[in-house]
Amino acid sequence: MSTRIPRRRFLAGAAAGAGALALGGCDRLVQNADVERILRLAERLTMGAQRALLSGGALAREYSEAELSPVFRSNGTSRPAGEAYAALAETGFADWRLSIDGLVQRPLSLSLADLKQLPSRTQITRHDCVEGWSAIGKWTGVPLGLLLQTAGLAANARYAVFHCADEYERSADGSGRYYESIDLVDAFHPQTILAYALNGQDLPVANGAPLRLRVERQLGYKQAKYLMRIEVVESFAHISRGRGGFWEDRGYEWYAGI
Ligand SMILES: Nc1nc2c(c(=O)[nH]1)N[C@H]1C(S)=C(S)[C@@H](COP(=O)(O)O)O[C@H]1N2
Ligand SMILES: [Mo]
Repeated sequence: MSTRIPRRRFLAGAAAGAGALALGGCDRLVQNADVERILRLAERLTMGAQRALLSGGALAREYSEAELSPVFRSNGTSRPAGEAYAALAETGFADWRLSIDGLVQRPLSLSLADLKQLPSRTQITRHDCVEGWSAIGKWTGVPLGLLLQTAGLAANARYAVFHCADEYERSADGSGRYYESIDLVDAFHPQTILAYALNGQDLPVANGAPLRLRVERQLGYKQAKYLMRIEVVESFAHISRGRGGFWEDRGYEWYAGI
């Protein structure tokens, strides 16, 4: 069964905030019950975003279209190896799903089409890699806070862990897989989005298709590409080598503030 979502309600919600969220495809039929629940909560996110600002959540600088880098280079993995990812890419990620689970009241499973129907945010920001290069890109995606709010956090939830499709180093125990984590302050920050577009186009494979994290107050290695699963946890000590990310496990700082 599908339900039509009244357009009026979302326009009211979006108009209420500065930095209002854009509304993607509101007049399309909503087929996933998760999408419907998220849309209902969209208004509250605007409130949440304003609260984050008032509580000291400074925004990363945003740039103009004129400042966009001509090419947004790729770094790290530029195409995950293996048949599973190849099969997903072949059909334009039609069979890919993002799952949001762990310490949530109700896990979510969302297709790319589902995500594109949700309120989106577009931001032009500068990406700084520890290897000494920067690029300015325009990202469009769904605010992570909206999804977490819909899933409903358990009382002991503290971090969001991003599990990626790429295995950076071959390893028997899975510790070669790329992953990242952020705390809930960053997760609910208004510029923290799950991006499916770069510079107005579908996210290229080289930059993390179909979906990558943008957490704009931190360095490049936190911007997890090839997202498959977001796990809400109380502690990341039990995940991989326990430092909260692939590069953190190899000596980088967990909080990579710019
Ligand atoms: N899954 C995954 N995410 C990743 C990486 C990676 O190798 N795999 N590299 C990180 C690093 S070090 C940087 S600088 C950026 C590069 O993003 P880009 O390829 O869009 O330039 O992605 C980050 N996220
Ligand atoms: Mo990087």
